[in-house]
Amino acid sequence: MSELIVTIAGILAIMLIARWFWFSAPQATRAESRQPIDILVQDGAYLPAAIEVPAGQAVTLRFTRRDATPCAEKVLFGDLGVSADLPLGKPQTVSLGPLPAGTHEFTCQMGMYRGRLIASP
Ligand SMILES: [Cu+2]
Repeated sequence: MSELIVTIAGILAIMLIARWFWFSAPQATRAESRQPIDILVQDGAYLPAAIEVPAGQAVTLRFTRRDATPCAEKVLFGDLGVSADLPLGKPQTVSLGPLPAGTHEFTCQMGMYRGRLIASP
């Protein structure tokens, strides 16, 4: 009987952990008129990695790279045709024109670092 309880408890714990990892999508940071938007490049990730911005408005981002990994030294906005070099430890401003509505990904050169700009009307 107690084995059954332990088994059920174990299954519940696994489900809880799985739910945590699979369904807790990173919360998007909403950028109001506060610009530039600061993004930290650190530990293999952009922080924040998801940013909501108003569509049709110019967006300015300010990247600060704290990660010495060479592949993090460039940020690419593939669909916008914009790229920028990110010096280590020095904030780098990246100005983007008015964004069409939709999700615009930005990545490092090898696509390991991933971020999203979500432009909504
Ligand atoms: Cu990379």
